[in-house]
Amino acid sequence: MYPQFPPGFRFGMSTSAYQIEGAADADGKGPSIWDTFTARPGTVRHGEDGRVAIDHYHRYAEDVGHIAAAGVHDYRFSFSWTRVLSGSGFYDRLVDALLEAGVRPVPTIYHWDLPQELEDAGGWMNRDTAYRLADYTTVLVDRLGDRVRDWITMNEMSVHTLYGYALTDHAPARGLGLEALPAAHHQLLAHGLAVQVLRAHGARSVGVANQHFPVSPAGDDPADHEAAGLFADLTNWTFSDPILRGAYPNELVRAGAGDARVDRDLEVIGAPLDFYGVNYYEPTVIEAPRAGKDYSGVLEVDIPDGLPFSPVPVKSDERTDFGWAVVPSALTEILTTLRDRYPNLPPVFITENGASFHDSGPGPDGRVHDPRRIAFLDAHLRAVADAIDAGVRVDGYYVWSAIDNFEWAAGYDERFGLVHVDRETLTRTRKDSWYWYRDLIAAQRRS
Ligand code: GBH
Repeated sequence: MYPQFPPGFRFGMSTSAYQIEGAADADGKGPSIWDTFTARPGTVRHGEDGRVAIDHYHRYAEDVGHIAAAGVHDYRFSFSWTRVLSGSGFYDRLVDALLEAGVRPVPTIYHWDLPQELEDAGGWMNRDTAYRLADYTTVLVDRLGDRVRDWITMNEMSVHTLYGYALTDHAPARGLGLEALPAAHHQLLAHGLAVQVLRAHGARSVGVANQHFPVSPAGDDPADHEAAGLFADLTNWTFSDPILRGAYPNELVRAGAGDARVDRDLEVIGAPLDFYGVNYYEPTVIEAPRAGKDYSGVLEVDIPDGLPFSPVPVKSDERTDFGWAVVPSALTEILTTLRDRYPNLPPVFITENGASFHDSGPGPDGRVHDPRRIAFLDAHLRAVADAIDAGVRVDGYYVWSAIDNFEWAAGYDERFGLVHVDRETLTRTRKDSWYWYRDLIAAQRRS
């Protein structure tokens, strides 16, 4: 009845620092680009921000309890760079609580909350930021490396580049269009440098978390195929080819990276990994722009006119409350595509997968009923099992998210959690999907 996975398969849950911690100024923590961005009117739905978020900073012990009681093996969270620089003991407390509860910490070094100070010096458009990330990685591994053995360097460099540097929907809202490509290159370099630091300090396993999704042409027209290919390069392969095959997918991207040292950098970026993290949400359909057709409103973000590709709506009977198409088979497809594209693909972890539904708080029975999230997770886990049957090595699956949180520019309306958070009281309630996930994990044959 529950999908079954090979012995040793690891189940987990994911979060990120800015989305849950709050305590924006505690320990003398300095501002990140998300503090700056959210303080600007009109950037986030209802003017919300992460100053308090779900107050995980103060309630981490309760939250670790919800995570551990589900029986997960791994918990993926991220570090707030400015909190680490302030010398805070928060991550020692969090890591100790996880280990005590029998959950393996699998932290992400960078999940989009760049110190504002570094943004003022050019942010990811400045090559120096990559070296600063390496220094910060040294601080982390010196402090936590005795207890944290498994590391994820960067989260979704593609989304950070696209939304934060090419467009203006996320911090730091630079709006550079295709001129944003150096921000991609410098994040990739940061990944490679962080891997070197982690290896030098004896990390057990090192990976990265990249967003991936299939891109299909809207029709048979060769122009649609070409448009879809370029879109796939810019959103998927630009961020994985350098890591998994030591090269950029095409000359446009390579030239756009804009650095004379690109060949030497690619050697650093292409160092072998122990695992490859895939974040999957929904597929994309692309056509060559048709003159006079209005494409606004297809994506939650508007992309500028004049580009050689246009996203069209994904056909699907089902959508999440965020409006995203529910297409589990696309997860199987992207996994087999990655396997076929990269002969050296390391074992894959699904480092994020999940759905936002606008769950209301506990009813008279005290429960939060979220049957659509259960159906979503069940279908996507079966899609992972299908990929394993097709010969892809997938070693784990983490739900986004452990707990309702701040969904970036969409604020708190979008709820991805297995645990519900009341926006007034911040009271936590396990949703039906939390119980379902616990039972699924318990129902696995372990040998
Ligand atoms: C991830 O980003 C992030 O790592 C995480 O922090 C975040 O909370 C989580 O996923 C949920 O969003 O065509 O308009 O429907 C995911 C990036 C980019 C994935 C937009 C889905 C759909 C855009 N997302 N995409 S649209």
